[in-house]
Amino acid sequence: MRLILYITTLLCACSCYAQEYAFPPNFQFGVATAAYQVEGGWNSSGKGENIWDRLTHTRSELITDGSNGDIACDTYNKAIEDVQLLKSLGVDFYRFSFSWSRILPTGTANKINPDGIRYYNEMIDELLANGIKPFATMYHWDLPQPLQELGGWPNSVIADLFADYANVLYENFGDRIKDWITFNEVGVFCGGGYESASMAPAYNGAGFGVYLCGHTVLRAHGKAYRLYESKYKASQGGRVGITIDSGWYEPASESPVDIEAAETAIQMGFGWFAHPIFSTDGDYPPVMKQRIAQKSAEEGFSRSRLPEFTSEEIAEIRGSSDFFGLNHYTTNRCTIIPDGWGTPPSQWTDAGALCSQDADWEPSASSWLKVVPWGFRKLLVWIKNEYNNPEVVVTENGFSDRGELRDCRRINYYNSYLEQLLKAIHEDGCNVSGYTAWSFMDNFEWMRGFTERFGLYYVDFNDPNRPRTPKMSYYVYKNILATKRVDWKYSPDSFDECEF
Ligand code: GBH
Repeated sequence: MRLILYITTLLCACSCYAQEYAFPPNFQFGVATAAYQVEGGWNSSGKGENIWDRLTHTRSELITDGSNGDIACDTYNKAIEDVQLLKSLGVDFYRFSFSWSRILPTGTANKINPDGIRYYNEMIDELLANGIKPFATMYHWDLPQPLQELGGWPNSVIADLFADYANVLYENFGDRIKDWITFNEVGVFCGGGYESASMAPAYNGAGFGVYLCGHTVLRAHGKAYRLYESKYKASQGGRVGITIDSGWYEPASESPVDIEAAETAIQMGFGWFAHPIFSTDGDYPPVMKQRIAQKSAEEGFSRSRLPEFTSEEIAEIRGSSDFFGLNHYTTNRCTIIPDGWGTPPSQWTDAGALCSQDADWEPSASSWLKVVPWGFRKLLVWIKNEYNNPEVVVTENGFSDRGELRDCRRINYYNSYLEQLLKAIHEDGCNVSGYTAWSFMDNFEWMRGFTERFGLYYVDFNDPNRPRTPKMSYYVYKNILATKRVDWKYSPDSFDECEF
């Protein structure tokens, strides 16, 4: 009896204590958006066409509600007033992306659009005047259409053109921007664009184009990083990183086969980009090279569908990130694929893993996004162990619904995921220095149009003024930023309390 009492007290003390963890004093908080998802102004003042303009205008049947980003949140006209919304939220930084076609209408650096430079200058100056650091992504999926006409990312020439674009950005904005992300989620835009046709430019080059795309992007990233290092770092003093997306891959069972399937899946989905940059050896993960080479041979290809880096490229890419940008949303369970499953060649038959989500995990408005907070902590620990505890900045994390203002399920998501993040920092020793909520406001959710909402602000897309209204989660996030703690009992006055 006494023992039971003792254990109960101990358990309670532990869990109560766990909730009391605070974010370290220097921990940085922000919110994120991406150019195509919020800006609008798709053909304003000299902006060129990009692959999302082209896809939404010519193949609107692929977008759930047939919509596009022509106007989106109209941030092109509202960037200055939005800074006040960011200020009242209390963020340390704002993560936004540059529209390549707004800066370089044809994609190449021989012709710079002055209005593009003006637009971002004004926004950056306004952010800094209000004490908010600009955290800039160079590429969040909107390749200039003329470069797509050349084949897009599978064409290795694009790596140099990207470095030219990065040079224009450093030169024009690097005096004020000190935190750069070259690419957002390479695996997602290469997979969606060139494997599964679920993102622009919506090609289906299964098992082939996707690796060519990833290869060019890794080379482009390495070039952009080394350019900054040699030409700008001394005078501008900033840092350059990359954002990689990963779910957590949990084995479907404790059988060694499933454990291996989950490990192969994370190596080939996440290690694909993390290993060349963050491991001590560099290059693609050994298991990835080996599996794709073997599958390719079995399928009658005369060489591996995975391209090879030269030793110079391996060296250029290895170590080319000053921090580890991580986007994380959800978890999958993986098992080995049954014989005869799928149509090779494909990324998933290459990996040999079949991943899915439990039926009893809490859903969101997005079919792929289930609420699995413990997966976040496991992923952070995996990164710590695999890549020698790099400095991680969580550059996206968030939850979708249909746009309700009293968004209790989003609050539950943020509280639960941030609690796991605190445990990863305090109990596991993970080196996480920042966190970014996706998203600042509801926006154009790619193929799902405006049907899935991730914002802390609600945006009325039927109103030409695109008014922004703070949701309940906005106040909760603001309280977390102010107190540096997760407080399940906090409830803003203007809403009825949530039940958790
Ligand atoms: C992020 O990607 C993006 O960076 C951001 O732009 C986006 O708005 C946010 O997520 C919310 O989606 O529909 O079954 O084909 C997160 C990773 C990868 C999740 C692609 C959705 C499509 C699954 N995303 N995935 S499906």
